[in-house]
This record gives sequence, C-alpha cells and structure tokens, in this order.
Amino acid sequence: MFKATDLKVYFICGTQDVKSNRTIHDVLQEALEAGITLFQFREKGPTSLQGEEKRHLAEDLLALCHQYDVPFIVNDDIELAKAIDADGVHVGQDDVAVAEFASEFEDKIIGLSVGNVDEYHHSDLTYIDYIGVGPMYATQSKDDANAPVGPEMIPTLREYVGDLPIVAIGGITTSNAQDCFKAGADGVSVISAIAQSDDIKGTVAHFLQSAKESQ
Ligand code: TZP
Ligand code: MG
Repeated sequence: MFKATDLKVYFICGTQDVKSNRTIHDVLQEALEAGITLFQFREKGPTSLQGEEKRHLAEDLLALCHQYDVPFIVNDDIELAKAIDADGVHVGQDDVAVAEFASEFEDKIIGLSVGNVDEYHHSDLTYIDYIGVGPMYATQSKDDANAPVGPEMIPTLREYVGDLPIVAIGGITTSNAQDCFKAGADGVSVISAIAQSDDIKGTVAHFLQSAKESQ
C-alpha cells in the first residue's frame, strides 16, 4: 500500500546517470543501505539499455529494492513494469495516457509529472497516487526539461490537488531540499545529487534529516 511518506527520499536512476567507475547496482545498494524510501528505474538517452538487457537489469534492481522493502517503479515503460511485476510506474505529460493502463495497475503505484497549473488542468488525476512537480531548479539530467518553476509551485498546485502526495523534482541538492519540504512537498526526487555523490550515505542522510525537520 502506497503512502505519502514513501516519497520522502525518492531516488531515480538509470545506467546513464552513474559515474563511469560505478555500476547502477552498487550505487542503488548504497542508496538503499542509506535509507532511500522509493526507487524509480529511468533508463533514458543514447546509451540506454534496451530489450532483454534492460529487462534483466530491471529484474536485478527490483529484487535489490525488495531486499530493503523499498518499492520499485519504472519510468514510462508500462510493458516492462507489467512484465517484471514492478510496484508501479511513473509517466509524464507526453507519455501514454494513464486511463489506458490504469485498470492493469489498480494495486500498483502510478505517478504523474505535473509541472504547472496548465498541466494540472490537462491531467486526469483519477488513478494517480502522487504527482511529481518540477523542475524546481535547473537540471542537467533531463534534456527536454522545462524552465525551473521553483518551490513556490508546490503550494500553488497544493491548492488544486488537496491531499494528493507531491514530490518535488529537478536540480534538488542537499542545499535546497529543505526549501522544497518547507513549501509542502512530501518528498524530494533526485537523480544526480545521489547518483554522482562521493558520499551517498551522507547525502541520503542529509535528505532524510531535511524531511524530518519539516515534519
Ligand atoms: N524530471 C524533471 S527534472 C528531472 C526529471 C526526470 C531530472 C532530475 O534530475 P536531477 O539530477 O535530480 O536534477
Ligand atoms: Mg516520461
């Protein structure tokens, strides 16, 4: 059963996001040891794995997450999520419409990116468990990212979505995470701040502390 606290420190990663001297398995294991609360497998871009290779890696990372009782979500790839019995999916505004797969994910987590009020008005939130709001700040991890909206977008969208859990995304670091929590985010989702960290344990601990202080 999904709960808003699962969003607290939400790590997103694909093979393209880790340093060349590290494997995604080891980076994820370190992040899980450190206490991340949710993981999204986001395999994107020119170097991304495809087909069987992608599926095998996803199965490996799913099993790893479950050793730590952390849910494993797949970005965009509904077929992969179904094939490996993942805990959920995350889709963007331009991805397949949620209504098309919602019936097959009734007991799973479904996340949707909602960047602003206009996107909110174009979104059907009927089946949605949480929304990802951002980019909060400039990001290097998404080629087609929109302009940053800043943490102010969190209370703005909160007016519309009520209690629906919100996770902040985009350019979040240990220095600005607190501002996202203060603005009312239930969690922070991060790629590079964890994937590229030389001290994953310390970085995740910092995010967990920011979440705690905002309670
Ligand atoms: N969606 C909006 S910004 C972003 C995604 C997937 C990238 C976030 O990566 P980082 O490295 O935490 O800025
Ligand atoms: Mg997408």
